[in-house]
Amino acid sequence: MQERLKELQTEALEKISQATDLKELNDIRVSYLGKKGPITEVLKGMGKLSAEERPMMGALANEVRDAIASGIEEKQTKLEEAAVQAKLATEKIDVTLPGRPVRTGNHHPLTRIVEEIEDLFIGMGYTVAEGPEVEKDYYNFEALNLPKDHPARDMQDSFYITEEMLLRTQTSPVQARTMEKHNGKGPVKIICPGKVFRRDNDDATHSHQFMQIEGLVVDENIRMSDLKGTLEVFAKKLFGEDREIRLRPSFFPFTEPSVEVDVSCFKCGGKGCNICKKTGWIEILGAGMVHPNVLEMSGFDSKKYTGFAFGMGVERIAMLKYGIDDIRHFYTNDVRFLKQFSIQE
Ligand code: 2NM
Repeated sequence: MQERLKELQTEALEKISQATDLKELNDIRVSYLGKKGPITEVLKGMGKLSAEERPMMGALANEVRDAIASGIEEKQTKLEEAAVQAKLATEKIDVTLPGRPVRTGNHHPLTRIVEEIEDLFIGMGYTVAEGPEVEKDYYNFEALNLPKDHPARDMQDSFYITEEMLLRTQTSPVQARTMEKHNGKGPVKIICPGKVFRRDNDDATHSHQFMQIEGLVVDENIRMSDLKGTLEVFAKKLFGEDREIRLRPSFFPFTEPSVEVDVSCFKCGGKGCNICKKTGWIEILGAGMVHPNVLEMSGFDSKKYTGFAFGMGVERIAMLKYGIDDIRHFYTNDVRFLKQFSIQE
């Protein structure tokens, strides 16, 4: 029995030294040290031994088992180490090789302008509000003080889907919806960017679909001077710190009084050039004090609350800022046009 154990040890250690991978090593472990292995067999046969022989043989069997186990452990460490080295060797990369250029896209010029304007107003405490592009006649017209017989509601000018639904012609319905949600309690301080739709023949300065950004502030004691100050900050941030603005009287059904807002020409500084058509001023937006009817229809007490609102066409702003001469460039998606607005170049 002693001989058999010694033989097993020699045989096992030999196989271990020849093992070339972890699976083979595990097979050796199972075959020698497993429940059905030869060592277990030897230990089972110990019952036949005399009381003197038994402790000695038990100790020897344990020794053999420990020798095989530590042999396996040692080899396992070696094999694992070798596997790591092999992996490192095959996965070696030359970090000094020149890289392949990654072709990246860039934001659309309209997206850039919208985000720039959003950031500017978020910085002044506004939140961005959005709403549906397919809108109820009520929010698009009625709630904005354009009653049923108003000429701006002509079927010829809007894309009607049913008697009561149309593609929104401005983003103001989002503002009417937001005011309504406030349940007559101020302040409301929002800007609404989005697509709007009008039945127009497309040319260099008109598009049946374009983008608008409208702003709205409703609170107690909101005055015309708040509107003027806000728009002055806006014009300077967007067109340069040296810019000035001027307000001219105008008319919108949803504001009273209403104004048209000009910015001093950023090319000639006011002297007169081709961009400002020799006037020194460029029209950038429309604005006014929210009409009491609009406040009341959206649930605000017009004796307690006042507000200002303004609206602008994003394409027009982008065309002025970047010197683009045709609105259709924004929608034809010629990459040579779009690439010019990449910021990483
Ligand atoms: C403009 C010009 C003037 C406007 C008014 C409102 C609302 F919902 F408060 F009544 N939103 N936007 C407004 C006012 C829009 O765009 C040229």
